[in-house]
Amino acid sequence: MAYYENVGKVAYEGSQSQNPFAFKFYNADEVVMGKKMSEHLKFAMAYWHTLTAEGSDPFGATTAVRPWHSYSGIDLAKARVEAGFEFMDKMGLEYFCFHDIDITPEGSSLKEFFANIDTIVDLIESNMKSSGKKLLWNTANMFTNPRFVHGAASTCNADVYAHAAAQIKKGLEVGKRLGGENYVFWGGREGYMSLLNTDMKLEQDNIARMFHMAVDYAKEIGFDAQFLIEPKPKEPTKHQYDFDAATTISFLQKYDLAKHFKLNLEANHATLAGHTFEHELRVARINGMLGSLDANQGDMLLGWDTDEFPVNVYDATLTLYEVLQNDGLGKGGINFDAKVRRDSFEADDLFLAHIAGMDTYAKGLKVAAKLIEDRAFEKVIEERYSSFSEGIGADVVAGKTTLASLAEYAMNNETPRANKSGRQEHLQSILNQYIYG
Ligand code: XUL
Ligand code: CO
Repeated sequence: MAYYENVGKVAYEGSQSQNPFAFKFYNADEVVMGKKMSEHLKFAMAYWHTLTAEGSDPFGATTAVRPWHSYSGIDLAKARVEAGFEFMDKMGLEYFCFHDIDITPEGSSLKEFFANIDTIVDLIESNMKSSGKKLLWNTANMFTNPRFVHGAASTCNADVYAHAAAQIKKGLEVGKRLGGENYVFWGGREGYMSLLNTDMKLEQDNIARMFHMAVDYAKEIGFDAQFLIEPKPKEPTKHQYDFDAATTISFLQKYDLAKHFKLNLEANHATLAGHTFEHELRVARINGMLGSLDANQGDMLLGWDTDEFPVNVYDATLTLYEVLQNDGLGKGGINFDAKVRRDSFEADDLFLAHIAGMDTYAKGLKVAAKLIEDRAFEKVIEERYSSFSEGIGADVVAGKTTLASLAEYAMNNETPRANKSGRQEHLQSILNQYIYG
């Protein structure tokens, strides 16, 4: 049965197309810098936003009109699987991602939850076989259920800690079974609200212990997915331990975990941390930790995680610039951790939103590729730092200097070379030329 009767396969029709259900820039087979767009942009459907969540917010109930509404319980879970695969097929999305609780009801015990997971994973597996769709990543939701009120790996309650471990163990088994390319940890409630009741050191040590156990178990069962941590600075807790890329990398280094993990960076989380997305990508990239992306955008006028579909070409260009400079994302991809607005409640909106997001990233990719091919900024940066390629600068970089030798150089160099303008505005106008030209 077809769930989305109004929409057929979405095809590329070019930038002049007036067909709302066509791609204007995303042309899967078009080659950019030697690779097909579909290989650069391993887009993934987020199960939770596209199939599970239906538009509720703290002030109002769900609004979404969905073709699976006549079902309930495990039948609803099954209908969502079928609808999800139809959606991916029609959209040309090759990947998907999910939390354990997105795919199935939790039931009344861990045993029942895991049995439900097995039933739905059977169905997902057979759909993957017949469609060729792939799992970008899965994860365990350890933040929605009230048992995680004090956190999961950072909880003060050892029984809850054990429950979280059980969910991660199951998640790794499911990931292995479905050939997941990555496995994500987002520390939903791994943070705190007040220091007055918090043992910060024990909480962080326990999170690291949980990660080490996960690394060991993945090895034991032969699951070779890339492990990813998704930083976020606030929401739901006031202080999240995985605040941003830099904080998370330091954490991983401190606990001897860096070689087992990379980062899954999310645009809206960067905004909440007071960073641009490209800043977060650059920090990860120069540390060899850029793993995967959650593509979305926030609203600069709202201070929370709005998870909007990315439509800003300027931001997408700078994002893809980092991805291309990183030589791609390896096992990682681009998950649309993005939801349609509450008032975009028709099922067709799911298609229109993904088209907008995919087109935005495709346009960003093409502009970024041109910037890199022309070395538009690299030339400027090389020239800007050229004093470190020769003479005293080259000695600094080679580690040949001391404070004393530099002081002697400075004393004997009464007319230091003059600083040059950073030319920021000019570079910004060059970026505009590439985007709009
Ligand atoms: C929450 C968020 C999550 C993670 C996966 O802000 O981004 O959906 O992507 O748990
Ligand atoms: Co996310």
